Amino acid sequence: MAEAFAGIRKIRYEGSTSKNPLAFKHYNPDEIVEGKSMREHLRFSVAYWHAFRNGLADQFGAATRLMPWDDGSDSVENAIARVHVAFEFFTKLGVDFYCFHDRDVAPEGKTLAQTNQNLDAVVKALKEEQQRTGVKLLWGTANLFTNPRFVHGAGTSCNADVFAFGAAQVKKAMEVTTELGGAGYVFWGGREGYKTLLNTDMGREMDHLAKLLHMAVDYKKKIGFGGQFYIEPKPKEPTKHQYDSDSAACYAFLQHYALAKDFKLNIEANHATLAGHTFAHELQYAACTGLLGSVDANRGDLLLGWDTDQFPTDLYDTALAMLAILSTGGLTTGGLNFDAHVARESFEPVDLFYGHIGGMDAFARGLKIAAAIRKDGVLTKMIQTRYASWNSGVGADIEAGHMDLAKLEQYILKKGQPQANESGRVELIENILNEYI
Ligand code: XUL
Ligand code: CO
Repeated sequence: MAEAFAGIRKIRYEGSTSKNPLAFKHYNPDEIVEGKSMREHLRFSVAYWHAFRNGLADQFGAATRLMPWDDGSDSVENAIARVHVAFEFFTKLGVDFYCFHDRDVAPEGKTLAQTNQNLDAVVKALKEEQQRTGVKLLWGTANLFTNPRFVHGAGTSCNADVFAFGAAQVKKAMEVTTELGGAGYVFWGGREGYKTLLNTDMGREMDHLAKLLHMAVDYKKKIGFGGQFYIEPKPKEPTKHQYDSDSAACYAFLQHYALAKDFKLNIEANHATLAGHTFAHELQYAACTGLLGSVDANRGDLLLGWDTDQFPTDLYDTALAMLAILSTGGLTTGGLNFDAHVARESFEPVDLFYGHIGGMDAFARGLKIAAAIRKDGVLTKMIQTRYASWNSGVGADIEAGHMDLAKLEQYILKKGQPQANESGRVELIENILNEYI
């Protein structure tokens, strides 16, 4: 089979002095950081939908992307040909994982039965390519948002038949994820939200979404799928309000519907900023609640209010993200999935390499920066000192549950005024961070 990226060889690590744009300057897969190789820490993954299905059309203009390997048809043959291109890309780039939605890899047929047959044919090719190359599936998912049937949502649709169709699609997507040995399965609430409350029964919609997730948990046990389930928070787009709006909303939803033990979160950088949070905030919140599972690594544009899905290049973002990730002991089932596309202006095949190489190098640097900060312990020491009043005396008694309001009143009546506060040293800490970056 002719190569799709014929002029491009396997991307290698050449070190920070290299001027070769098709080489890693920082991502050195086998280099050990905090006792693990960079490859094991970062678990990079390519998103099939952006890398191989996104032609870069926008609301004002047609697709610009040159994909000479793609005949533009919706045939199964074209879908299988694309699988080979994808695995050529994964292996040349040197990532260990990829992710897909059912509809990214195989075309929809006239009936669900035909659609599932199409998917089976492509999954066979995916499995062969996984075995040939060793590239693995980080997670699978079902696209419950593109087809017009999902105009009112899937799990939250007002139309029970559409809920049933979505459920059937989830069932099949879970089966193929299992068949391909996927390490996880993602639920991003594509259109699980509303346009206007005036026509929406919010409580009923959320109950239905929870029902769908409970059915998936049951089916997971039934088929013996050993991967991790994730919910991916996003506050808006395509609907005005999405129910899984941020980590905290997801946590509340999972708790309320007794699903918290079965799910973790897949945190996406651009979704965090759309929710009015930083990427690190969302990661840290998930870490604190034991829900940090996987990451969709990208970047938004703070001047724009939509999901621009750019490749991550900001070292502050990647360093703070890696600090949060390392604080929980690192990624286990999850990975760093580049849910990112090249700019509409970057339409040549080689641009796909530049985007991913830049993202991988940015996270490799983020990892090294975070590890250096942790090794010196400077932030840890400052935080420990800041909370020292909780280590003994009244603080320790409160933490141990030995106090109540009356006892605390007695304590302060006796003491008079609290111990004086100390400076938070905000500027000093920001200066220290800059020294590492
Ligand atoms: C949409 C998004 C999705 C999910 C998977 O914003 O991030 O691609 O990652 O459905
Ligand atoms: Co995503």
